[in-house]
Amino acid sequence: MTRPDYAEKIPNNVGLREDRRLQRALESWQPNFLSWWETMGPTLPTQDVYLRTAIDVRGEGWAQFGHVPMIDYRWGIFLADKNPDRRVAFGQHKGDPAWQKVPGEYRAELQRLIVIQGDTEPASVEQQRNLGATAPSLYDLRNLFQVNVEEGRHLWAMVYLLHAYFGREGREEAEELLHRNSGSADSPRILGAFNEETPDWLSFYMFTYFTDRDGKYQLGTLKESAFDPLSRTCEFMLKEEAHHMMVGTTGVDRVVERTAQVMVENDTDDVAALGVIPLPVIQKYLNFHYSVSLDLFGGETSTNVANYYTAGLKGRWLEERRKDDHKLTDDAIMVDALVDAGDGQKSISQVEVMALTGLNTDLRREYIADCAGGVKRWNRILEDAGLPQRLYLPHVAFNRKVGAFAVIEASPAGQQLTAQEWEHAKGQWLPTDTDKTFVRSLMHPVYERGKIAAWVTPPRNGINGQPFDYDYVHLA
Ligand code: BYC
Repeated sequence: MTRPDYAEKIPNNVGLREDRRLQRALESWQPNFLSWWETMGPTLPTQDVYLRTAIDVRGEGWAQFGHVPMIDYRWGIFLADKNPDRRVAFGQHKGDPAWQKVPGEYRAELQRLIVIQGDTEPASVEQQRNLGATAPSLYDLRNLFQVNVEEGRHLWAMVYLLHAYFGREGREEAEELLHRNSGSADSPRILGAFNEETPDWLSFYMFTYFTDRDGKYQLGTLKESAFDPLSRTCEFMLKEEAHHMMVGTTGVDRVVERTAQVMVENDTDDVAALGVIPLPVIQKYLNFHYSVSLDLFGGETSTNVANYYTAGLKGRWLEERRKDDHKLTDDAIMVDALVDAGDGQKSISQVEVMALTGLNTDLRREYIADCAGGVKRWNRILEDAGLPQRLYLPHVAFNRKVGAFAVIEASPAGQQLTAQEWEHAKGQWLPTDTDKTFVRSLMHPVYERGKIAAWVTPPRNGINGQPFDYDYVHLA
């Protein structure tokens, strides 16, 4: 069974029709989801949007494009094909057949991982709900809504697992996923970055570049899970995730490109008055989104992650390509740490720890290397424009709230600072209220076909072979 069945109330390729109890449970969650979407989802009224819908989980032909009223989007449950011979690739159960059911001893940990993953999906929709009001073009507006409906689908993916495999507790957790809200004082979302605002489109592009990329890496590790339904769900989610990161990568490209054009045309760095975003402000947004996304990987050392790995619940990025014993019980790794500098002071350095407890660091390193690719691309745009300025990734100790560096302050260059020095200087490195107000002042909606806001260049390509001036969204 691979093709989603769209005749069903909940489109799916998991044979929901054969499991009446589960079907009824999910059908009773469905109206709650729709009511959450109506109250916490996109605020801009639209008639329909040019969206892609998954019609197959295989190969290239899985996406179908068409104008759809958003509330009629066919959110459903799609798992990648089952490999009946799949075996556990790592940890103490390495070599055993992958699990089709949840082993009792790992129930709590697996549920926790699924809940944390599930919590981020609706959170991002909530964070982005007002962006439609200031979209720089119909093309961008369509991409925003595509990202939003797919995050909604990713919530469905986790809710399916909770309902199908975790009984009453799972159903209760599924309800909670709709009750916590991003930024709420009483019941916030679980992870820090998902309680931050996404108030403007520069933030949106940075979020889809840096924070969605954490999603890519976390989903990549859950795709390795011995729990086969989780693995297959994540495999398909990763396909959708690629588009979200394209939105981020090309979004930042287009902002940098426009700023570079105006700098060259006017032979000045001081471009704020010319209606584009100055490079130092772009750098501050980058610093913020990168550092809060580094926090999403947890502590540099973690017994949670060691237990997840040993149990087979969460693997490494590209586990099967690693050339080691996939158990790691005798291995060590260097991790970033604060070490005693001898004079009662702590300094930023590295220490050797057991490889298992350092797995958050291992994953974060893969992520950082990937992030560097974006910076390289944006710097090539500056270079091609003949400009000497460059963007950079700040040091791992900069602006951290989780892990070894949460207790200190550091500059983007990695120099340790006193609290007073940090307070004094942080406005040079993180967006200030003035920066945010300035960026927001540029955010005027452009809803005319083929037109674009002045602070960003049009994309090189449209969606699904359509031109930039296509009618991607019909407003209400
Ligand atoms: N904020 O042992 P530690 C995505 C907690 S994004 C607040 O080092 P661990 C998406 C932690 O829970 C991907 N709290 O952590 C992107 C622990 O609490 P307890 C989302 C945090 O467990 C864009 C304590 O601090 N998926 O898909 O090794 C749009 C000690 O931490 C934070 C996942 O994250 C934080 N940032 O690793 C839409 C995968 N970090 O146990 C979607 C599932 C840590 O002391 N989650 N804490 O109460 C996991 O794999 C892990 O739980 C984490 C943390 C990587 C998050």
